[in-house]
Amino acid sequence: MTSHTGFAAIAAQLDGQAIELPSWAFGNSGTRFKVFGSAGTPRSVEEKIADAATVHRFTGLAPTVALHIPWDKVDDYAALRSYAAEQGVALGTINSNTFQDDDYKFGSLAHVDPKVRRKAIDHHLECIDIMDATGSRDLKSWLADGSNYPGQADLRGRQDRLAESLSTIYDRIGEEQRLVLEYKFFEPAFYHTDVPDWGTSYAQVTALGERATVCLDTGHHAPGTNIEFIVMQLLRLGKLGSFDFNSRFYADDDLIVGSADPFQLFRILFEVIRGGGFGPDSDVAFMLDQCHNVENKIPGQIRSVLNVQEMTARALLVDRVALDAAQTDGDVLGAHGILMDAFYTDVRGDLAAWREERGLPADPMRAYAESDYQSQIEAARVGGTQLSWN
Ligand code: AOS
Ligand code: ZN
Ligand code: ZN
Repeated sequence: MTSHTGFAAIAAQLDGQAIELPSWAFGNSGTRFKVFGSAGTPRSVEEKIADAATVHRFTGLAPTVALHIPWDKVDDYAALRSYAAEQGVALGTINSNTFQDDDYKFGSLAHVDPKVRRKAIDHHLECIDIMDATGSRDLKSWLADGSNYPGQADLRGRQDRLAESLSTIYDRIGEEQRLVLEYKFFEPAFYHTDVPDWGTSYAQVTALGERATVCLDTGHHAPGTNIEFIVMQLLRLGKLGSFDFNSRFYADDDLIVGSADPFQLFRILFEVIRGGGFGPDSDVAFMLDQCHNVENKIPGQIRSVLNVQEMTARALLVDRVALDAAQTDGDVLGAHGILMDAFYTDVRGDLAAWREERGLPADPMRAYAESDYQSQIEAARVGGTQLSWN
């Protein structure tokens, strides 16, 4: 594989790649055993946005930041939007939260009690009002709804109520906005989950209409699931709205994307590219959904977006003409070899040069480590309350 000429041919396609950062990645996070605080952790939504903007300054890859309501609730969203613009980023997806209130013990949009459903619907409508002020396109909903014991809930009744609630929310989604429904196979419910898989999300959003799509969180599948097949299918059906990128070893681990299995990330991005989900004509949103429990958060996010860029470059390098010919010829190992050649191509040197040509640091991890941003925030952000991810 001639990585140099190969890279020159795909370099321009990397321009404009955008990966949205989650505001919650900058707060302290942990497990049910312990949340470790760290020096310099933001105490306000503005400080989270400033950190996200720093990731963008060092990488050129992260022009937007996703907010989570109510974690990022403020009085004046227009002012927050201006603040973000001053920092060099825009506000992105608004994430709803129907999992941290006592009323939601037995669910939210699928709850058996109409009062609880109404409360959850109203929360989503409030999120849409916020999107109007922030200029956000996407409302992303992940539901904790489900049950723990066989017989506890009427599975069909819950699915019907979910459809009705989603339709009420969808009625308020603006012409330029989208409702994105995220699925997850288990947790916090362990017996059944109301939106457990892509098929259920697809069925629900298809019933709503064109501006409702599916969010694929890479950590939300059973071990061994062929995620790139799901990517292919959702793109084929025109319903892949967004990604929540992260890595998993065991469950919904929310580790740095590309760290557990870079090859899986490569395979996913190859199907994204092949399916038309990458580039200026695509409206697939690429987001991170991660927590940094033991590592510094800003370099954790820098590493993440670089991993996505690196695997995107390798996936773009696949010789699709040769691959197509090998597939048509039934050349099993030839076809496999063509894919692996691209995967094994080291693009790090080329990407460093690509960055320098664009006025970015060749090595954003090192540039951040050598900058004084971390020491500045550690000195400045004393007093006040550090934010945790929730
Ligand atoms: C939960 O497991 C999901 O991944 C959601 O995307 C969730 O909203 C996000 O992790 C922030 O809580
Ligand atoms: Zn997610
Ligand atoms: Zn998750």
